[in-house]
Formats: sequence, C-alpha cells, structure tokens
Amino acid sequence: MKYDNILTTCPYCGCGCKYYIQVINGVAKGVMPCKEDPVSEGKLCIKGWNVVDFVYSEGRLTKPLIKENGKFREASWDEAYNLIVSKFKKIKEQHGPQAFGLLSSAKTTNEENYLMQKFARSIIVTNNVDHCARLCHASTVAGLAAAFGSGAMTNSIPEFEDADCFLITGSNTTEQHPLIGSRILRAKERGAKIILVDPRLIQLAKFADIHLRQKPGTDVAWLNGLMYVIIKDGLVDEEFVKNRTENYEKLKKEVMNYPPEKVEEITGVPKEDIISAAHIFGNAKTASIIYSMGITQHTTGVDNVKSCANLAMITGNMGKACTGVNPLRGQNNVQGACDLGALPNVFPGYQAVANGEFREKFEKAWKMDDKIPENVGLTVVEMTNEAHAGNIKCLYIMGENPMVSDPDINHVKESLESLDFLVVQDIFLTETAELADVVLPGTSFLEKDGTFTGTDRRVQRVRKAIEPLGESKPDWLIISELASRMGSSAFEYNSPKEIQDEIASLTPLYGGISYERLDDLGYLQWPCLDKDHKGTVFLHKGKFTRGLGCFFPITYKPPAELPDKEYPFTLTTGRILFHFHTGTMTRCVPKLDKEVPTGYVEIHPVDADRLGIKDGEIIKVSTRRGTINIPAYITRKVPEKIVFIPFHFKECAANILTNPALDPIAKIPELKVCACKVESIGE
Ligand SMILES: Nc1nc2c(c(=O)[nH]1)N[C@H]1C(S)=C(S)[C@@H](COP(=O)(O)OP(=O)(O)OC[C@H]3O[C@@H](n4cnc5c(=O)[nH]c(N)nc54)[C@H](O)[C@@H]3O)O[C@H]1N2
Ligand SMILES: Nc1nc2c(c(=O)[nH]1)N[C@H]1C(S)=C(S)[C@@H](COP(=O)(O)OP(=O)(O)OC[C@H]3O[C@@H](n4cnc5c(=O)[nH]c(N)nc54)[C@H](O)[C@@H]3O)O[C@H]1N2
Ligand code: SF4
Ligand SMILES: [Mo]
Repeated sequence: MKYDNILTTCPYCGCGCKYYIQVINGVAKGVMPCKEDPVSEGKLCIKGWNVVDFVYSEGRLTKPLIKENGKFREASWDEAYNLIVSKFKKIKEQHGPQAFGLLSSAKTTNEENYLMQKFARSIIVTNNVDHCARLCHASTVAGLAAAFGSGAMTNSIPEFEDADCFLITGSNTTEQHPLIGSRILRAKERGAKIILVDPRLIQLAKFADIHLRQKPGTDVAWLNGLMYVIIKDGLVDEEFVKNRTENYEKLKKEVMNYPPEKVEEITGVPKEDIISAAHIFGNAKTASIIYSMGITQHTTGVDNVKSCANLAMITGNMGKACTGVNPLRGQNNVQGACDLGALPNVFPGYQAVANGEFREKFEKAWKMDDKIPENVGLTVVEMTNEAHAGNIKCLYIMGENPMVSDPDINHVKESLESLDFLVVQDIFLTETAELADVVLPGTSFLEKDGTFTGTDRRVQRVRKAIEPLGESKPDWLIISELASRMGSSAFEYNSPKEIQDEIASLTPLYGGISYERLDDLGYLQWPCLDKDHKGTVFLHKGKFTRGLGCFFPITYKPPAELPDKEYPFTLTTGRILFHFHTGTMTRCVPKLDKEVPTGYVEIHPVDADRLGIKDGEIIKVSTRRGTINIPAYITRKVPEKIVFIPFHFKECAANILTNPALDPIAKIPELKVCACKVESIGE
C-alpha cells in the first residue's frame, strides 16, 4: 500500500487554509489539518474537511464535449482543439479580435490566470479579459488604489488576533471566512471590541459590542456619520493626518454635512448608536476595518470603499500592525487572478495596459508580432451586454458560471445564446457549459501544481495529489496547447514552475517568488521584490504606495433601485456557510447538501403575517427582471421590509431577480440592493 500526505491549499475561500490530503494508492481519501499553517493553525471549516468529495463527484467532466444538432457528444482532444482553432481564426478574420471576450477564473491557479490573460492579449490580441472579481472586489481594487496606491488588503490574518477594535461591515465573517471569523472571536475573548454594521442579524451579532442595522445601500451615510462624531469629539489622529495624508480639509467639509440626526434619517440607525460606535472606534489603540460584499456590491461600491479608507486614515489606523482596511477577498485565488492581470486594464502586477513601456515589455516577452491594444478591455457585465448587442461573437469562459452568478440571468442567457461560438472550460457541466459549443474538461486543484494567493496577499503552493480524472487536463496545459495550435511559440512549458519563473521575471510584486522559496518558507506575501525579500506583512508602513494617503470627500447617493408601491421590499443577496457560489463544488458533497438542500428567502415574521405567508411555504418573489418561486424562511434575521436570498441555488436563482446596474468606475453590479415584490401563491 502506498500512503502519501500532500500539503496543499484549500480551493474554496480566500482565507487560504493549508491542509494535507491523505492519498492511498493514488486515491485521495481525506483531509488532515496542518498545525504549522499560520492561517488555519490546524483547524478547518466544514467545507475544507469534506473537500475530497467534490473532486470525485459523479458529475466531473472527463472528456471534451462538442455540441452537434443541439446535443453534446464526447470528442477527442484533437477534435476539440481543431474545432476551436478553426472557429477562433475564422471569427478573428471576420470580426476582428475585439469580437472576443475571455473570462478567467479565481478558482484556478496564478499560473493559469497568467496564461489566460497572456492568451487574450497575445493570441487573440484583445484586453477583453476579466473574471469574477468584477462581481466582487472590483470596487476595492479601484477605491483603495485611489486612496492608498494599492488595492489589496492592507494587513494580515494573524494580526487580527491582537487588534483592539474591529469594525466589521458587509462581511458575514464567521460563515464566509470561517477561519478569520474564529480569530476575531478569539480576539474578542481577549477583550477586543467589535462594532458590527450589517442589516442582518448574522452570527457575529451575538458577539458584537454594538450592532448597527443600517438600511442596505446607505453605507456612505453612516461612515460619514462616524467621521462627523470623530472630528467633533476630537478623536482625529492629527499627527497622522498632517504627515501622511492629503485633502483632509475637503473631506472634513463634506463630512460635516452628516450629523447623527441626519444619518439616522438616511440609514435607520439610532443616532446614539452612531455616536457610541464612533467613540469605540476613535478611542481604540489599534482598530481594523474588515469589510466584504456588503460594501462593494453597490452602484456606489467605490464610494463605500473610499469612505472606509477615509475612516481608517483620520484615526491613524494605517501602516501599523493590527490596523488597516481589510477587504476580505472571497475566492481562494481571486487576489491572485487580479495580481496576474486577468483584468481588462492591467497586465500582471497592476502594470497598466495604457502605458506603452509595459505594452512593449510584454509584446517582447511574449514574442508577439502584433501590438497589444492600448485601450482598456470590456468587463464581465459589459461582455454580456456587448454579446447581446451582437458586438461580441465569441466567449471563452474558464471556471466561471455566469448563468447562475451574474445579475439578471434571463439577459445573460439571451446573450450567451446569441454568440457565434462559446467555449467553456470547467470541471463540471455547469448551467453555463450547457450553452457551450465546446466544453473542455479542466482538472480540480487536487490534480495539478501551482499557487494560489490568499486574501492577505499570501502566495502558497497547490500541490498535485492525484492524477487527472479520465482525460481531463490541468487548465495551464489546455491553454498552452491551444495557444501552440494557434501558432504561438511562447507557450511551451513543461510545468507550472516554469510559468511562475516567467511571472517573476515580468511582475515586480511577485519578483522574488519561486517554488523553491515557497517550499522552503510555506508562503510569501507580496510585494516580494527579489530573491532576498522576505515578503510584506502589512502595507503602507511609513509611506503609502502612492506617497500620501488621499482623502476623498464622498456624498451619499441612494441605490439605483429603491422600493416603491409596486415593488415594496428591498432584496439583498449573499451566501451561507455550507455552500459555495453556484453550488458546483458543494451541492454534490453529501455532508453539505444535507445541511441545506435548497434555497430560501428570509422574511421577517411581521411581513409574513401581513402577507399570509407560512414558514416553508413556496412563495413568489419578483423584480423588474424576473420572478422565482422559493420556500419562505420566516426569521428575525432580516429587518422588516427587507428580504435575503442566498444565490447558490439554480432552482430558485437569486440572480433572475438582481439588478445589473453598475458602479460607474468599478463596473460592479448592485447585487446587494434591488426592489422586489413578495407574494403568497396560496399553495
Ligand atoms: N461558505 C461560503 N464562503 C464563501 C463564499 C461562498 O459562496 N460560500 N464565497 C466567497 C466569496 S467569492 C466572497 S466574495 C466572500 C463574500 O463574503 P461576504 O461578503 O461576507 O458574504 P455575503 O453573504 O455576500 O455578504 C456579507 C454581508 O453583507 C450584508 N449586507 C447586505 N446588504 C448590505 C449593505 O447594503 N451594506 C452592508 N454594509 N452590508 C450589507 C449581508 O447581510 C451579509 O451579512 O465569501 C467567500 N466565502
Ligand atoms: N446575487 C448575487 N450574485 C453574486 C454574488 C452575490 O453576493 N449575490 N457574488 C458574486 C461574487 S462575489 C462572486 S466571486 C461570483 C462567483 O461567480 P462564479 O465564479 O461564476 O461562481 P463559481 O461557482 O465559484 O464558479 C466557478 C466555476 O469554476 C469551476 N472550477 C472549479 N475549479 C476549477 C478548476 O480548477 N478549473 C476550471 N476550469 N474550473 C474550475 C467550478 O465548477 C465553477 O463552475 O458570484 C457573484 N454573484
Ligand atoms: S475557511 Fe476557507 S480556506 Fe479554510 S477550510 Fe474553510 S473554505 Fe477552506
Ligand atoms: Mo467573490
């Protein structure tokens, strides 16, 4: 009997827990935690414990599929590649490279994301490459880059242990980042204060010193309100503001329009609570702001993020341990997918495509004859809109499932159906793959080597534990083979290690990262500039990446769609502990499916009573985009007039309802607020 323990990194959330996979005779059997891992410290959440089950689940794709007369048939790799190459060439000839869109994947490795954007930019010759960060932390990347010069989480997970105060908003941390949540609770036991600002009664509410339950979409107002009190009551860190920042007077002028009474009117939060929260935050020695989707997924996402940055800076909570603005990145490798340039405006390492020097550098390294366009490419939602309009003819989607995860699914479906050619590369036959012309079977994280970058800029190894199932191939190999068949000689890699070496040579932030060092040290946090650089635990020490930190005065703007007579409820959407996104990797896991087998809508007992709705009854929820039938879950977790739907369940898909209205800068859709109608159907 051959027995191995392979240390690898979790493919679910951005915490980036490492654990051992137990492999017996080439078959992965179970998971063993790793005590030395500084993130998980030998503990895991229920998804981590059961990770092996999705890998072997029945639905795994094991052969390429080609659609003929509306039906899939199995095909050889040669056939699939030949068809794709001939179609890509034909569409490029007829409609030009800007008729293509490519979606990369925060589920796949850094090396694979690097190759996907390299494929887009050097083979297709377009910047139309993006990924799910657009639906997630696009507002963070834009907002923090403007305020600080770098769009990433400023501090590190282990520092949470020692912070004196947390302001947690729009992050259901114990469910969505369980191993960060447990650290916060440990800090709480030690005496740290927790200010929670979330419309819903999430688990953390039990532990919070104060819980402000704002109306969804009113974040700028309460953030300005906290700053108003902090300024009025002399809690500003004058030293820090003077030496490290600019634009303070303009901020102050704006913030002075938000006295607690006015904030109460906009947000519904009692003014006394605004004042108490401001005092707790302003008096803390070290305070850390933690936020996630409740802040970013709005038409004012960038404004919300900049307001968080303002609050951290006026209190001097930047550039030191246990402080900072800490956007918790969601997917296992969404930080990495952004870092490696799977975005329409930047090359790897946030080197702007608009900059001619960078374009030249990459054109040369990628042995290109063509010129990379200088204009920024299309984002996720723009690609579907352009497909709908007939301007995008071909999409190549790796490891994303927009038919469940994008807003306004009815519109997404029409868009995908109107394409000339759709290639989907996934490990399951997803709702999106069902619409494809060709489906390519990638492998899961257990079947490949590479690296993921966790939420705190922590680059860690993914190690192959088992052979690819069936004829599936790792994504890096698929992209490389496809690129070679398209005629490139710049994709000849024997292993992901060679790809990482190329990344390091072109990406200063990752310049000192190599497999040897990662094997040796366990992880490296970027910026890691060269082979002697030990990585960076927290950012902006002594000096912001952009020099001075910049305050932005922000005026409150309401969400794009507010409740009215016809649609009197506010719908907000999100996630739950037991499932991941579109459910492909959790609904097939018996232990997780058993916990929550289908979707539901949370509704307050007073509303349910008024509408004659019973617990568990199937009800109708509608918006201007569509209607779903869904079981009612009557609970005080949501305030009156607000309903919540987790978006994991295709049979009652929240995204049939959501509003695709975009933040003007980040182009993130408003997944956290729209107006809806709730009706009993009397069954
Ligand atoms: N189990 C599990 N874990 C996950 C994921 C998963 O699918 N399942 N997904 C991962 C990914 S990609 C991400 S991005 C993260 C997301 O992690 P989170 O952002 O923590 O998850 P969400 O449930 O989307 O929303 C967070 C909170 O926002 C609150 N909220 C709603 N409206 C507003 C508002 O207007 N303002 C504010 N301030 N808050 C509001 C909700 O009540 C909710 O508690 O989770 C990651 N981890
Ligand atoms: N209503 C609503 N909608 C939302 C959100 C919300 O809060 N509310 N949140 C948004 C956010 S934050 C996010 S991040 C998105 C997520 O949206 P998506 O990224 O579309 O969702 P996932 O289900 O994570 O899709 C990942 C896909 O990758 C596949 N996969 C896994 N591993 C691999 C691999 O190694 N190779 C390949 N090729 N494929 C692989 C999985 O089977 C799955 O189909 O959803 C967004 N949509
Ligand atoms: S907390 Fe996140 S990274 Fe850790 S085991 Fe759970 S899903 Fe995996
Ligand atoms: Mo996300």
